[in-house]
Amino acid sequence: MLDAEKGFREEWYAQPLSKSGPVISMAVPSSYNDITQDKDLRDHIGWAWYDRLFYVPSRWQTDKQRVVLRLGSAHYNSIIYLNGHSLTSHEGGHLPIMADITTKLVYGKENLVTVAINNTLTPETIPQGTIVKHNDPSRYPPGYFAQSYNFDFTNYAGIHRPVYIYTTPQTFIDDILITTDINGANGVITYNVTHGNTMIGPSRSGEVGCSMKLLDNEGDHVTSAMGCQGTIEISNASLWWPYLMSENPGYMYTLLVAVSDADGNLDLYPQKVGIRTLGWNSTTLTINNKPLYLRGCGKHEDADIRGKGVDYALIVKDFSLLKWLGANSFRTSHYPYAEEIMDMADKEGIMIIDESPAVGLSGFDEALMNKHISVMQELVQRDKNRPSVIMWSVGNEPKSNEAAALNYFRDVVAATHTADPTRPVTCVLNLGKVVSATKSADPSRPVTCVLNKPKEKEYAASSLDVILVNRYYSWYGDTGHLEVIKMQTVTEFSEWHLLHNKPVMISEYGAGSLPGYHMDPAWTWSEEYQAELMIRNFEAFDELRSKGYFVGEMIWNFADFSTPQGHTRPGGNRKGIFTRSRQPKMAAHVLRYRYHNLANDTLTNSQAPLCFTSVLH
Ligand code: BDP
Repeated sequence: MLDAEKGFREEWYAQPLSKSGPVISMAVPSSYNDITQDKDLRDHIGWAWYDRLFYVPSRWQTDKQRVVLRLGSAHYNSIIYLNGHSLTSHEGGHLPIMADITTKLVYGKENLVTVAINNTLTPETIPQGTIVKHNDPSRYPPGYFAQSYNFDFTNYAGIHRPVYIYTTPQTFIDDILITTDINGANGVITYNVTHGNTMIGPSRSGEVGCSMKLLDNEGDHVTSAMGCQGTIEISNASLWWPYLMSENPGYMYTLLVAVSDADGNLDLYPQKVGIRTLGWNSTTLTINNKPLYLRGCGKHEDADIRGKGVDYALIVKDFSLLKWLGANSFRTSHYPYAEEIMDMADKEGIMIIDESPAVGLSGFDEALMNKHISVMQELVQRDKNRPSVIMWSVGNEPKSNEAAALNYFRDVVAATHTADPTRPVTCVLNLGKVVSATKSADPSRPVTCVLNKPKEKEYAASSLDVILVNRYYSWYGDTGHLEVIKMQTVTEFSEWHLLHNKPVMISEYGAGSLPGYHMDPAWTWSEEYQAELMIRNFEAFDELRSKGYFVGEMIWNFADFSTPQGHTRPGGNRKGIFTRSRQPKMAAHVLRYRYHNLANDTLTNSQAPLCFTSVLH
């Protein structure tokens, strides 16, 4: 039986891992699962260990620099050691882990960072899973267990995003909160800069001052301001618009934030700012006071070999495909995506429904809710300044037919929304506990949760600002009967709106197809079936749009993706309109035609200019 605790008992972190036993080379960032030929590593459940020796110059100490270690994400539970000592730990993948390591480093020498990562999912984790133990000795070897979970994508594990060590002065910019508004032709930027101070050597606290310089997207000076909080008004501002809603989508200013103290410390941070407003009522979503219709897709961070590891070429390719499609949005189903992806969305004018990792939740108790609220706060904290983020999604397909979902979602949504983002506030929860809903909560964006339960017995929808529903007519039900799609979709979505008087949209629909498999008349798994299923859905969407409360459509899925082995998933989930290697199926062409038409855009195969800008780090 696997000795899960061995590494901790034997203190593997006290020295390079190679001294405790054999090690293999591993790529970072990447999932470890698909890198080698080893089936046990692919299917591993439990702890995995990483380490790395790195050199730190003594100049950093002489210059009294503050040093920070930052992992973009590691899945799922991580414990981090530095030079043999415990540094920090973090539960949950998909969100950053940071630690101040200034006083723990050995300057002018090599340092050792060790990360232990456990991918086990339980009813207490987000997302949840179950370890199934098989105790029948006639059928399973002793100690045999398997991991199951309530979602279909592979639970890839490892250090998925880049790991950085960076320095700041002792007095440093800790956080920046930006909100924007529009006043006639003017743009309004409200900022709030918080700063910190760490002491290396003697503590010298002087006065800390902030100054701002606003640059336009060409780097030219627009205006300046003093003070750590304030409002800047820009006449004739260029607004942040989504792709195909303006000639110049994704316009961003740079707010050059400077924080300095009497000791001569100066910290600078170039904060991107997209000026835009969002609005929503019972029928409509607006951006800059214009109604929005979301044309998009659900996605995954997923590719062969690297699994969920950040891959710059893939990011640029995916945005190129989104624009080729005429899409203006996607949902980060079913977890927060890499910051490099979010940066691209801001820059390209692609709107994001930013989703938490709470996929398929059930058993809505107090402990789970507190964890869920913390995850939402971490997510809002990370993405709050992004113009591309137009909605928070607290989860996907919870078992919201359980009665406890009513108060649970009311409180998770309220905590995500909590008023005044500049001050800490508290939010009294139904289960008798006061949870601090921090300054990171966000009242400026609508909050949703993606539903799939029948509306008659569903307890989350009443708390949401916009109702997102996943429906697979003629795939999981009435399979083969494409003719019922229009009727069933129109009936159902009209009823959701009638019941809750809120805008509604379809967040998933689609069919699996095997590229190159053709059948006419259409037959399940053929490219024709997938394409025709979409066309029948479009007829329903158009009718729903004409009623005035249907605010968007998102195909499931952008690309084929990896799933655990199973008899309903031939080589993974094949509902992609692109293959896993990002080649179009017939469905992609069909969707491209529709999306460009919806955007009133002329479809051309325009020749891109041969000038490149490096968009990622
Ligand atoms: C939906 C889930 C999504 C699945 C999809 C499917 O939200 O994660 O991949 O079904 O079955 O219910 O393809």
